[in-house]
Amino acid sequence: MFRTLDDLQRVIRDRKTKKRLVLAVSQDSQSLGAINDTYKAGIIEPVLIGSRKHTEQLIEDGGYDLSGVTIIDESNQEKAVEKAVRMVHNHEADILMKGKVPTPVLLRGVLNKEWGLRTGRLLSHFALFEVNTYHKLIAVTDVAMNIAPNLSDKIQIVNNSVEFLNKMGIPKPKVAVLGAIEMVNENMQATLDAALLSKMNQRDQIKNCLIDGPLAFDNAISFESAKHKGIKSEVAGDTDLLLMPDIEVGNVLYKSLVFFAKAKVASVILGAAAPIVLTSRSDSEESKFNSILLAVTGS
Ligand code: COD
Repeated sequence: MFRTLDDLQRVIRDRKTKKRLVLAVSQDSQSLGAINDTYKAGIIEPVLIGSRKHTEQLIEDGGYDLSGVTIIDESNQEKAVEKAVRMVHNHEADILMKGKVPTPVLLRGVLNKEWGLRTGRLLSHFALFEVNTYHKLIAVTDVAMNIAPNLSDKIQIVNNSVEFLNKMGIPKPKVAVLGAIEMVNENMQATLDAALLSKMNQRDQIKNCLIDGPLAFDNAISFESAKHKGIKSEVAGDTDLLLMPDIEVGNVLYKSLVFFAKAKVASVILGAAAPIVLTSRSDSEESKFNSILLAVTGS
């Protein structure tokens, strides 16, 4: 069981090969700081694509030691994204990382039909949190890519995350499907989807995990709350993965955990031809560092 994001280093410690990481729109000081630290630790071999002038200035300002690292000069952000995505598409890089570029611009590049990173699967965002008040790491999906997932999307989002958690060494993650309440209400689509996902899991249509829902947020993460409401569930209070009803709920929870609860977070996009480090601009350098570790874990 993982208690802290530092535990990710344990998983990748014994790996012999460095992963090739390409940063799209590289003039981003926090991304460069995280790359500097993972490069120095021998975890990655980076390539930086963006404005050479700005990138070199930020490297100097930050006191980073990235001499010898390839910088491809491209000031146009769409073109920088295309060049970075093509490198991964052509197997010249193992991991794509978002730099100083809006999320939809990067994602549109990733979804490009000719040179993108499509696999035929749904791509989804996966965030892993270390929260002081919870007894283990907790994953949250999807807070940044799929806007209003339907039942079919939610099945694929769960499968992407469960596969990743299995790879991290959690053989049967406990998945809580969130709603506003823990009862099925025919007027609340999230509760209907949750009940269907739970039944599909019981019938082995969704494998390698234990799903329960609908669960309200308090029941999902607190034994006491679940007990108080008389909920009998193997997931309640011991959740490994929270499935969000939509991007708004997910994004608000993400930011509440980071800003109010001072949680640490690492996040990646799953389901593409390679892991994608996609953190938001407000995320800290530490979060970008942990996200690189997470991507290396999954690659
Ligand atoms: N997985 C695989 N294919 C996808 C996915 C996905 N998650 N989403 C779209 N596609 C495919 C579609 O099947 C279609 O072929 C093509 O991509 C275009 O689909 P559209 O028309 O829905 O695509 P866009 O370009 O309008 O939107 C795709 C985005 C990922 C950009 C969009 O969903 C989006 O803006 N998501 C939210 C991103 C965001 O702002 N996050 C910030 C939160 S911090």
